[in-house]
Amino acid sequence: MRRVLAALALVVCSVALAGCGDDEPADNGKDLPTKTIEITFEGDSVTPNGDRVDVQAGQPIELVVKADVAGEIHVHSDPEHEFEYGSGTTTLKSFTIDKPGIVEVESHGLEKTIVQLEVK
Ligand SMILES: [Cu+2]
Repeated sequence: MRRVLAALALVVCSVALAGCGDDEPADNGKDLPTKTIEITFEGDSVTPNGDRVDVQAGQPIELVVKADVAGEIHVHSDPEHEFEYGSGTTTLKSFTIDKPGIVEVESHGLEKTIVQLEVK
């Protein structure tokens, strides 16, 4: 008798789960829009210059670099990201940061902080 009840409970559960599944919202974590940050290097200056930029944990971040000379950008996340860009406009490979906190994006060549990503 116990066995039959258990089997019956299992069937009821599966039906209930299937019913629920239809109404469940999609996983929003995977559908974050890409955050594009434009960076301009000109001589010894860079724009933006230390601004805070809000991003969501897991949100794709894309850097679009306009530069008069080639150089390198560091993203001080864990793990770090390093990007090389040429002169002209370069769209860097997008990346994500999974842990909340402040992540500095720097030009070591200019010794300047470009943006501080505020990851939420
Ligand atoms: Cu660095």
